[in-house]
Amino acid sequence: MSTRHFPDGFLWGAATSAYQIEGAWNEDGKGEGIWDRFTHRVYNILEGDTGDVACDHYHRMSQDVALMKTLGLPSYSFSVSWPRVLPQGRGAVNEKGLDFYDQLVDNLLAANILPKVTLNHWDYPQALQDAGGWPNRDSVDWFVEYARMVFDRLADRVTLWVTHNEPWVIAFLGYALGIHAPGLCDYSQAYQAIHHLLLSHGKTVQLFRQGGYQGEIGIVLNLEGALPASQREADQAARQRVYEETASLFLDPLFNGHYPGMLFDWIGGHQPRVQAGDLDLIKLPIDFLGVNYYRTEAISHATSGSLLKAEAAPLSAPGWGQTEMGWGVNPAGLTATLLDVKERCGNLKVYITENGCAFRDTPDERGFVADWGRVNFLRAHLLAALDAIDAGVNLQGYYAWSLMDNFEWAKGYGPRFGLVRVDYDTGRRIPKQSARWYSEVISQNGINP
Ligand code: GCO
Repeated sequence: MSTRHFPDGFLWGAATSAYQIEGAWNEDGKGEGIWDRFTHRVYNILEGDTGDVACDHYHRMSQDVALMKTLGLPSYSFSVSWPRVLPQGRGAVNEKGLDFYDQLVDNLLAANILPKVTLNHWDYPQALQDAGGWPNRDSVDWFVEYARMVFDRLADRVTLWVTHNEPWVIAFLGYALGIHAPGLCDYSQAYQAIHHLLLSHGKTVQLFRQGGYQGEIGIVLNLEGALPASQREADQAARQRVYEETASLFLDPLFNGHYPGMLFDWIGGHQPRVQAGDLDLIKLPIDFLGVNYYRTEAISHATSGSLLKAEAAPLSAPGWGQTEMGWGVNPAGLTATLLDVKERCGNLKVYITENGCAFRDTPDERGFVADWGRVNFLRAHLLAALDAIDAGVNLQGYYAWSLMDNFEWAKGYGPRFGLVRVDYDTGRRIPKQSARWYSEVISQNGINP
């Protein structure tokens, strides 16, 4: 069968985030982040893993960029650690921390790799958490000040910006379910955090335009597939609540300037305080929407299902099982998600900003992993992305998660998502079969079905 090609200029890359790879948690003037505090408290993370050293990327950055170059990556998506550049979250800048990102950007550009920078991939300064964190309305201005500082330093060379990565995860796993830092269990705080995350996004977009910075700015959402577990009315309604909490809670304010009515009726007293004019800022036009897609779930009604009274089970497509995370592999769910986004966002430009999987990798004696399971996963999802493009979705790029194995949040170092294996004892990087395969996809801008 002939190769299926992506549109000319399609942007290919791989992604990481600061806390998951950098390590050097207290070096060169870095301040404490909420993930430092959270992981240092025993029993929060499986096996007591922390990001203290992680992939030691802070010290191996130039070799890592050289590796990206050998893989032929046209773009690399990373995040800035807010407490590394502003140890107290605001005020005094840590020049050494900023220098690190400066050099990373310069190294990438010298290697002909386009940097894509996320301002907030979860490692929030502990000092700001102590002052109330995202539920405090002042957090909006704290974020905008931080964004201005980073733009002033990097926007002369970085042209692709993300404000927040997965605000749903920040708010619900961090403030409502206590699974992620800061580990709180309070839905009212979670919804207030959502509103301030979105408002700070809007104000940062405004700053970006008014400041005359050149390039594109957007936000990244985790949009997973969610289908009703049955035709039962209760399951359909539960599915609708889940959809509104994960998709409409963001797409409605970002694109239509209001919060989803049905969901807000349902959550009642947990609704956030919203001030006049907030929604006008939140819906300022963005240049792209970033979609992170990993899985699809079947949603059913459950009286024990917390605030939404809903329960999710993995929903794999026929012939596909689950990943090591227990996620249902469902490539067609990606096509469906992208089509839904097209309907709701006026066919705005979309990048798939994360997609990938953890499987139990078995290295041979040289450390090489023949991860054909990951190759099959990525191939199927890229074909699903092509189906979406054929159906008119304005999809212009794809970032594999992740460049290398790293710290998988509450699950520690167990699940490995990398195209490149990291030997955590020695720090050695060894490209897996999937890295070789992905390089080839990039070089031919297409895949063989
Ligand atoms: C995410 C996270 C990543 C995870 C990945 C796999 O944005 O969800 O960005 O940090 O590691 O999703 O769970």
